[in-house]
Amino acid sequence: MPSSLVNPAASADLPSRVRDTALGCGFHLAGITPVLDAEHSDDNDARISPELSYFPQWIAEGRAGEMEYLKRRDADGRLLRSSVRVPFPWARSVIVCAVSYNSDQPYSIDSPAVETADKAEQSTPGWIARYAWSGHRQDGGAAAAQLEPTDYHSVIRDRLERLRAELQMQFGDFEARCFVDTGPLVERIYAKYAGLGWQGKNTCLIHESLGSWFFLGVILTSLELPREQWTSPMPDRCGSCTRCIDACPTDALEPYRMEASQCIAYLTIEKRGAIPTELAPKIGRNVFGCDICQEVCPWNNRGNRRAPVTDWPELQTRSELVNPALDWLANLEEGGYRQLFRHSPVERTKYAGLERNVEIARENSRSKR
Ligand code: B12
Ligand code: SF4
Ligand code: SF4
Repeated sequence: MPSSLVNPAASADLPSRVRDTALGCGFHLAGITPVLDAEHSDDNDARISPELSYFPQWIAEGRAGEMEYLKRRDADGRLLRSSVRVPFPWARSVIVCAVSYNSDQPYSIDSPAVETADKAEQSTPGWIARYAWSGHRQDGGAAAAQLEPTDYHSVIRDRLERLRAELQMQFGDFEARCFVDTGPLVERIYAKYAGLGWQGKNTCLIHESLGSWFFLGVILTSLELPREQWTSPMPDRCGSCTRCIDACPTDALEPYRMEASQCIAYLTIEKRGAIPTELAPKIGRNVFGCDICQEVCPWNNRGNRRAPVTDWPELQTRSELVNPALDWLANLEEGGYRQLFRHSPVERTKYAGLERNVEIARENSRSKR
């Protein structure tokens, strides 16, 4: 065995130790699974995930739109995200952590309706997806003071690094790389096999008490996870429900599968240039991302009981981003945009992208009126 591979034989119940350490670092859910393979090959005894074989098919069908980073291949033409072993031959297991970003603010589907009076145009609200509201409450700051924008990528990566350091103290030196979004793997499949939840028909990972308002982050490691310590995936609890599919304004969903090039999150965040004219009217007042297929999900919204709110100080809600007036956003100059969104997820769409989205949202609310 290469020296970088660690066999934690000394550690019966590696999953519990990893989970306890991750919860101690503040994560709300955590687990570990061996590296997954789509199918058995002669030289491996890997854990098999049928979902992994859907990924190349999904790419081949053009569902990724212009998201070129999902289509990257190695020199032999293999999709990087379809097997972690291609870029990281030392990888043996993946630790998956989740952190809630939920807020007690209303859902987009509850946001004030477009008013009929002309004067209401001034304050017609737009919608920014709740994952992008995050800000950091400074110690000792007044509760009402504006929060500093934060980006979940760096917030979670910092905690993952802390977790990695703590695990290396417990298990000795092992290879490890932390990723949030950018790793060569489909995080939700790994989360499923690490026991964090099931992948719902809206394609989100869902946990029975946290709902789906959480981020994922992963640590790729050289820790060997003995077969008897593999966690069983959580059973699918969508049942006969189809609320997410019925509610999607652009028909981007079929059960467990998305046509991402039609999803409002893709159109408003990832897509550069013009948005196809047949899709623009369906975007409604979403100016960055879309939460609809999660808002209607009974696991986020059962009667009066909504999924719990995050306790991370770096993921608190910047109230100015909840239901922001479209006119206010439309009047932002580039400097104002930078000030408001620097170091936040909204930077990804750039000033031109937000301008485009706000213009579409205004047009949609005018035609609704
Ligand atoms: C690209 C991407 C997007 C794209 C595409 C989304 C998608 N469904 O693929 C867009 C821009 C649309 C997007 C939107 C959002 N995203 Co996003 N996104 C990603 C990213 C970077 C890669 C996902 C990916 O590889 N997709 C490829 C497809 C194939 O994977 P998949 O949907 O998981 O697909 C599986 C199933 O569809 C199934 N499958 C596929 N085909 C078939 C066929 C059959 C017959 C069956 C049964 C199954 C099946 O197997 C697939 C895997 O092969 C991940 C981070 C990461 N590195 O994984 C974050 C991630 C998935 N996103 C996240 C978030 C928060 C969002 C948004 C909520 C943001 C927003 N409010 O606007 C929305 C949610 C929309 C939704 N309903 O999923 C979180 C999800 C957390 C969670 N609880 O699930 C992640 C994990 C980021 C993170 N670090 O936390 N995202
Ligand atoms: S995020 Fe919005 S557009 Fe995308 S699948 Fe869900 S409801 Fe449809
Ligand atoms: S809305 Fe229903 S079908 Fe969709 S993910 Fe939630 S439980 Fe599953």
